[in-house]
Amino acid sequence: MLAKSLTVCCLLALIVSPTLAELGWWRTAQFYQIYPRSFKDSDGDGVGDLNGVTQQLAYLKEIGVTATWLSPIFTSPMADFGYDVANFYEIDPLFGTMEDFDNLLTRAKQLDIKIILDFVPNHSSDECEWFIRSAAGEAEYKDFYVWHTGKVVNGIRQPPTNWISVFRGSQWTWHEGRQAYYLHQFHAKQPDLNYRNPQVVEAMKDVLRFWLRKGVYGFRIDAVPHVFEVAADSTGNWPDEPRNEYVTDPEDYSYLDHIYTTNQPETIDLVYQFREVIDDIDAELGGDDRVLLSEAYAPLDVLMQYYGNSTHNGSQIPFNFELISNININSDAYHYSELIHNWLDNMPSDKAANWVLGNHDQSRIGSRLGADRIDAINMLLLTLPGISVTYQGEEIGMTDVFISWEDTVDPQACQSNEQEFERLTRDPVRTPFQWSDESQAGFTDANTTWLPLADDFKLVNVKRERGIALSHLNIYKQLRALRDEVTLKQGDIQVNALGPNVLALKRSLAGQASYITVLNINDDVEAVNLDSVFTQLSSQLRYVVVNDKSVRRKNDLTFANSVLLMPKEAIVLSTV
Ligand SMILES: *[C@@H]1O[C@H](CO)[C@@H](O)[C@H](O)[C@H]1NC(C)=O
Ligand SMILES: *[C@@H]1O[C@H](CO)[C@@H](O)[C@H](O)[C@H]1NC(C)=O
Ligand SMILES: *[C@@H]1O[C@H](CO)[C@@H](O)[C@H](O)[C@H]1NC(C)=O
Ligand SMILES: CC(=O)N[C@H]1CO[C@H](CO)[C@@H](O)[C@@H]1O
Repeated sequence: MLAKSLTVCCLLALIVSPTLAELGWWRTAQFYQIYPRSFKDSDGDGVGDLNGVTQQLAYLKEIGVTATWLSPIFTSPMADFGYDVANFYEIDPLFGTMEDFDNLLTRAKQLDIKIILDFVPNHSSDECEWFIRSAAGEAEYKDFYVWHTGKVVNGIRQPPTNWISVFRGSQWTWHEGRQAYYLHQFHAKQPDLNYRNPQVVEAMKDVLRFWLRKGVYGFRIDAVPHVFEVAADSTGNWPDEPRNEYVTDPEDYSYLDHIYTTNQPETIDLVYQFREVIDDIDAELGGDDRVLLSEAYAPLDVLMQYYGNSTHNGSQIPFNFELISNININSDAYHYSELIHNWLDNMPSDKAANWVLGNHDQSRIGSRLGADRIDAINMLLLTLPGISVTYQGEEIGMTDVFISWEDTVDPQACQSNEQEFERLTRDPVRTPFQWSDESQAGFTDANTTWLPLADDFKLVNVKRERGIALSHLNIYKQLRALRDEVTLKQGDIQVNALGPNVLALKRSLAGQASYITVLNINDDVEAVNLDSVFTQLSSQLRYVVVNDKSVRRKNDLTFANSVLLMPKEAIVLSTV
C-alpha cells in the first residue's frame, strides 16, 4: 500500500511564545475573494454592487471569513471588467458611490472582517486622465506611459518590437494624436504605465496611501510580473522576444517566450517599495497589520523573492498557485504531496505559507479537478498551515457554467473566435453567485443577469446547503471552525502520499491533539495504515469531519493502522 512516501517535517512559525495577534492576524487568516459584479445585486440592474456586498457580509461571517478581497471597483470603461482603471481614486457608479464604500467599511469593521482592495498597477484605462494628458504630450505626464514612434521597414511604419499582447495581437497600438505607438501588455484600452518614471511609482504609492487611510487593510496586487518591460537600450529601442517553436498562431500570446516583458528583476524591488508604504501607514495609523497579497504566475524561486530578502520585506502573501497551475484531474497523491512540499520546503522559515485554490481567472475546483473532489480540496485548503484563499462560490461547490459564444463577454475570449473562445474565456467562473433556489438564484431582482446563471442553481445554493448536514457548505463551515484549534493555527505539518490514491496531512503541536486529513482522491476502496507514515498517533483516532462519501460518522473511532476509505472519501481525524 505504502509505496513511496515523502516524509519531510516542516517547522513553521512555531518558535511559539508571541501570541498569534503579535505574529500578525493574517498568518492564519481565511481570505475570500469577491468578484463584485457577480456577488449580490442590490439595485436590480443585473450586476452586483457594493451595497450587495454589504448586505451579504453576514454570510461571510457565517463561513468564518477573516478578510475579503474585492476585484476592482474603481471607475472604469469596463473593457476588462474593471481591470482597466480610469480613476484609481473613485468608485465606478455601476458598483455604487464612495458613501456606499464607506458603509461597507463600517459594517465590515462591526463584523470584524477586513476589506482588501485589488490594485491594478500594470496599466490604466486609456480613458484615464493620466493617459489623455500623456497622449497630448503634456510635460508632467509625457512619460507616464511607454511610447515609441516605431520603426520603418521598406517605407512602412511598424511597431518597435514583435511583442504580443496577452489578449492577442501586437502589444503596440498607434495613437494618431501623439503620432506614436503606446505599449499595452493586455487590451489596447489598457496602456501600460511606465514604471521607469519615478513619478509614476510615486503616483501609484499615493493611490495605496489614499485607500489605506480610508480603512482598507491592504491590497491584492494584480499581474505583478507584467509591470516592467526590459529597459530600452542606449538608442531607445527594445529587443524582439524569441519564438516558441511549438506555437504556430502568430497572434497567440504563447507564440513568443516573454523574457523581456515579464518577471523583470525590477518587479521584485517595486513590491518591496509598496511594502514600505504599507509599513509606513502601519506606523502612522497603528492597529492591525496591513497586508500585501501579490498575484504572480512565476517560477518558484522568483515567487520566494516576493516574500522579501535579508534587508527588505516584501509581500506577506505571494499567492501560491502550485495547486492551481500544476494539478489536474489525473494528478495522483504523490503529485499533490510534491507540490505542497515545493512551497513548504522552499519558503523562508519566518514567513507564512498560503494556498490558493481558485480565482476569477481559473476554472472552478469542481470542473478542474472533479465535482466529487470538492470537499477533499476544501479540506486540503483549510487544514494546510498558514493562509487559505477561497474564491466566491467554491465553498458551495459552484462549477463552471457553459456560456455560448453569443453570450461571451470576457475580452480575452471576445478577441479570439468561435472555435477558440472556450479555451480562453473566463466567463464560466464569473457567473452570478447562487444564494437560493428563488428567481435568479436570489442574486438580483432583475429579469436578466450580466452573465447567464448556472442551470444547477436550484440544487447548488447557500439556502439549500445550509439545511443539508454534509453539504459542501456545511463541511466548509466545520473545517473553518476547526481552524480555530491551536494545532491548526500553529502546529507542524507533515505531508505524505500513501500510494497514488491517498494523500494524508498531519498537523501536530506539543501537548495538543493532532489532526490528520486523509483524502482518497480516486475510486478504489482503500485501507491505509497511518502508523506507517506518522509517529505518535494514538492507536485509535476519532472522526472529526467526514464527507458524504463516508460510511463513518463524526465522533466514530477507527484504528490508526487500518483506516478504511470509500471512493473519494475525505476526512479529518484527531488523536483521542
Ligand atoms: C534586497 O533587495 C534590495 C532592494 O531591491 C536590493 O537592493 C538588495 O540588493 C537585495 N539584497 C540581496 C541580498 O539580495
Ligand atoms: C520585516 O518585518 C518583520 C515583521 O514586521 C520585522 O520584524 C522585520 O524586522 C522586517 N525585516 C526587514 C528586513 O525589514
Ligand atoms: C420581469 O418580467 C416580468 C414578467 O415578464 C415583468 O412583469 C416585470 O416587470 C419584469 N421586471 C423587470 C424588473 O424588468
Ligand atoms: C495575470 C493577469 O493576467 N492578471 C491581470 C492583469 O491585467 C489584466 C488586464 O487588465 C487582467 O485581465 C488580468 O487578470
